[in-house]
Amino acid sequence: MPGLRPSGEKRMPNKRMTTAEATVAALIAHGLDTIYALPGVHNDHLFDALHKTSNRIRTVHTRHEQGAAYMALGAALATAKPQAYSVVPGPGLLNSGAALLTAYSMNAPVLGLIGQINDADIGRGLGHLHEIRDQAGIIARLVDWSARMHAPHEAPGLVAEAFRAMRAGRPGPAVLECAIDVWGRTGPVAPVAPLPASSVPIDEDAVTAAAKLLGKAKRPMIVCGGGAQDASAEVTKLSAMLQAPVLGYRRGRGVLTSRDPLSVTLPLGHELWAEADVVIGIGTRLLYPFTQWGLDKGLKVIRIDADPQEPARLHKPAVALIGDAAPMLRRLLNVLPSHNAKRRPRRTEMAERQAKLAKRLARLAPQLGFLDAIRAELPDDGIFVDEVTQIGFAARIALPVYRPRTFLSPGYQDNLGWGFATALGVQHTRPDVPVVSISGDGGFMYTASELATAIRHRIPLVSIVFADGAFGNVRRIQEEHYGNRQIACELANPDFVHFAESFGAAAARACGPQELRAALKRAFKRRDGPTLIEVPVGPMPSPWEFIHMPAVRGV
Ligand SMILES: Cc1ncc(C[n+]2csc(CCOP(=O)(O)OP(=O)(O)O)c2C)c(N)n1
Ligand SMILES: [Mg+2]
Repeated sequence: MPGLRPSGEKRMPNKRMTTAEATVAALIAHGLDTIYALPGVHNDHLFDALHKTSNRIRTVHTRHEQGAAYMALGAALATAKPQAYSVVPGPGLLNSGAALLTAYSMNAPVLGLIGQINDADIGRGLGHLHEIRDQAGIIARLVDWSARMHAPHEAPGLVAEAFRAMRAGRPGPAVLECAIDVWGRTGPVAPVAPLPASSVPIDEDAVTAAAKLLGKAKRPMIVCGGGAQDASAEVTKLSAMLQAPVLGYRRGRGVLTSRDPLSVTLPLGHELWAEADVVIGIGTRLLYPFTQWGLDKGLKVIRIDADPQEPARLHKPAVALIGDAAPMLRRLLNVLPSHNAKRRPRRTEMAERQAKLAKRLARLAPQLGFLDAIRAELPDDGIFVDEVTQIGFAARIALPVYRPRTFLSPGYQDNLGWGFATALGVQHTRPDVPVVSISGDGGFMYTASELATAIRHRIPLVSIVFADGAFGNVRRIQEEHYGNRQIACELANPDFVHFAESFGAAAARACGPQELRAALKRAFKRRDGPTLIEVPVGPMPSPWEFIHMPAVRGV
């Protein structure tokens, strides 16, 4: 029929628009409702376009570019949907760099809209404002997909490609650059509908091979990473069908609820790794097990991964299933029953082993007391945002987590200072649930200025700052391994309560777990702005014996 595209979709008339307007229209067409940003002259046309569409897309401005990028990262992690941020070129881009790197490492769909100098002068080294040598090259090292827009008509197609790239295969960030003069250039623009997700067909032979291997396993084990977060129902069924324990550490926590005794963290995972005969890794690099716990012929490995390159990176698995975890597991769950052996139920055994582990973990009593207080007040669907701090290290192995995407941990970057601003993005995009950010006094100060953002945008995040007056982790290592020669680890802190209050935030000081619990109860009721809770603490026992453990196979 004339006027219809092959898909049946109506042809939209070309409209005259600026590149900035076309870009914003395309973002909206892809379902984006927020952009986290810090403006500047290179992107003025973009911000004007955002102003004109502010009834459809909110612009949340931050006080530092890392805050904008971390907020987009938090929103992406909380929703599993692409999120965007925009900053000026050069220093703006570099200021957002740690967050972009973290988004890459966490496979998080974060779109960066980055400014550029005048199109004609790119690469000439003239010393324009914010010019940086080979910005596109720098970006290409940080993300898998990036492009520069040269004209308004290119914007819809490039935005559509960026969105597809962020979700294709192993998800991840993408970047669109646009020159200062190109943003404002006007021309005819035809909209482009969101591109269909590219999905690899399921390899049925591999699924059958995996089902046979798992089916005859005597002691199967499941290991989950961040790639399993959207396959919670399927992993739960697989675990029950196989009576297989499910290990989740940082990014795999909450896939199987901690209420199930088959849900384990690192220390029990380490024990079970030694006993397992078949392991299935789902959306995980298996880095700790492979590099620290060891491997031998008695352990067959099955991998499910969206990235075809990933499974064979460290050890070629017996079976590799390439695709998204949830549909792949659904297929496996269909095939498995006809191959599955009868196994004795493991609930009682696992509950006993969990109880034994709890006794060992009691060494971390100071950390566990605070975690118990947080868990008692944070509802099951409340979101805990982790940091590189003593309480965080303990949380990764001991905080019960009941739902997927409710324990957000920075993955292998483990970059100090990610937590507070990321949590702001989480709470901004999920105003319906309480979100708690934990930080040490070291980590919190990386983005403490974003308290102003929390006030300006009325974000009801609850932040707990554990203040020991030190980069405590560094100090303990110097004490224990460097003859107590302490250097660069003592911190001069503000009074965090006064500091937060000076921004207009609610604040409290909580000495000990009981006071923390009471402060949290009050804070979670406040929904119109941020609360900071300072918790003065002393040195804490080392968690490392529960995290870095010796080889148990192939030794
Ligand atoms: C970006 C980055 N810089 C440095 C480090 C190294 N590092 C790991 S823990 C730590 C100290 C953390 O101090 P604080 O936030 O106060 O937590 P505490 O250990 O005192 O609980 C440092 C500097 C890191 N992980 N990431
Ligand atoms: Mg500290």
